[in-house]
Amino acid sequence: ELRYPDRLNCAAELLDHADAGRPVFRTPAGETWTYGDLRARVDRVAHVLTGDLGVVPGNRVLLRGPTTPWLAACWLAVLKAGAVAVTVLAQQRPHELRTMCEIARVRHALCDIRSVDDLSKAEVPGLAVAAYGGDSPGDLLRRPAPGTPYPAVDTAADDVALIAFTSGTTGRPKGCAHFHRDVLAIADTFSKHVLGPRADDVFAGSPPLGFTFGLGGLVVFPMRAGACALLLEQAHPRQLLAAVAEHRVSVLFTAPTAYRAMLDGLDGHDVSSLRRCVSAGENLPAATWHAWHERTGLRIINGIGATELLHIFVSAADDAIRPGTTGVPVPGWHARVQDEHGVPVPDGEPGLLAVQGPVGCRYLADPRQRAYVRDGWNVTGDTYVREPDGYFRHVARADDMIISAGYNIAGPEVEDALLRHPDVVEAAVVGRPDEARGQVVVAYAVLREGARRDAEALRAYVKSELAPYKCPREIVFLDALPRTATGKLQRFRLRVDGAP
Ligand code: 3SK
Repeated sequence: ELRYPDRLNCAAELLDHADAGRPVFRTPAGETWTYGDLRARVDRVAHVLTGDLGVVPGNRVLLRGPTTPWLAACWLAVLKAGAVAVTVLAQQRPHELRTMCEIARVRHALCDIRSVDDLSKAEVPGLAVAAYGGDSPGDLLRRPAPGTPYPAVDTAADDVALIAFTSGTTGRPKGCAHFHRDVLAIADTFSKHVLGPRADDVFAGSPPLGFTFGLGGLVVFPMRAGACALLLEQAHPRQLLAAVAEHRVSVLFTAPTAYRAMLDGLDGHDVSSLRRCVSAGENLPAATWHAWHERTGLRIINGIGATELLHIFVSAADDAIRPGTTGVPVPGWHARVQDEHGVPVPDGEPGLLAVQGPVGCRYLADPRQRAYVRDGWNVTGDTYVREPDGYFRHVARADDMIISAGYNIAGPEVEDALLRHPDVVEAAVVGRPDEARGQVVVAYAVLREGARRDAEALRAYVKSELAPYKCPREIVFLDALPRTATGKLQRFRLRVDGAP
């Protein structure tokens, strides 16, 4: 069992772990930050937060920007100052940002100078925004630093450190609150016991820091090990391959789609520095595992994680890997497969994956909490089989989520965006199986009479409302959507044959 002191500031723990001269972050442009540089910059941001912006412990601070050392420094500074980091994705649009700020009661934001416009468009009432990362006079973090160290606020281990958002199936995002001890717990379970990082490792990967998969893999895990991370603003498969070769990356975090895409571009790239490859975000097909192993000699560490539980809770490494399965409960975690009444089902039979461990789901004031946490078990919404040898095999998502290239997309959220267009009277959004991305988003729309069936214009509209990865690949126009006699939408009929 993990034990942490009652008073714990996880940012101070992560920052004070390694010698000042050791590298902590690198960028593709050749910039290197040492642990000493990071400490000084975190203290500077913390002074700006509490001095200029008037942030006090417990305030929620929105963080928005591409994956850069400054974004990581801002995240650490918010936590060191006892405030709560509200992490969002750089792609999220004004409408989404406004909803998240409302749910998390955000009044302050630290935003990359390049993303400030979108945040202004969100028109969040009373939001004070400080920009970082640019040369503009508005960039607060460029002001002369007080130069004095910032003492970490004496937070409790179970004070909230961060709020991470996950898309709900009903379309309204859910904010998940996590404690200071939770941040260390993900490093002291999955990272310590499955990944096994070393101080000389160089981490890199594609998930953004606004996704807890990326926050763990690119900030928390390397720092807990005194290691270094290469932070990539652009991390498409080709850029990942080039970065691995050029910066001698040894630990890679990305999604199955990217491993498949990297196989196509592998020739001519030196990936001999890699010693650990982690895959999560969607199910890793056995074929992808074998193809990667054949070409690189590396055994991908598959895993299942959730924003609700912060990081990975079922996984396996090295000789314990059984390709085609996710693995076994990570040390510190328990997992089982149960029916909808919470009764465990026999091995070999499908049911709902339920887990218990050091991190639990805490939705911010959301009635969906009761569906996720049942009798002390976190029911993740995935259908799994526990094999007789104790390995957990993924079957499907149990709900209406669409998982495309590692992104979780709630169909109803995309439907809501379509319905905001004046020509759309009805909409249904489903996932269609796709070899490269797992699933792609397909929308069915009924337009008002006389409206032009212009799919491209409608797609452009959705893109202006939602993050681009949620935009339907295809929009099919119908005269009516399939419904039950009581008027309920029958999405399954659209999934099966694409037509009512
Ligand atoms: O949502 C996920 O799939 C996930 C995977 C790994 C770590 C964290 C998360 C949220």
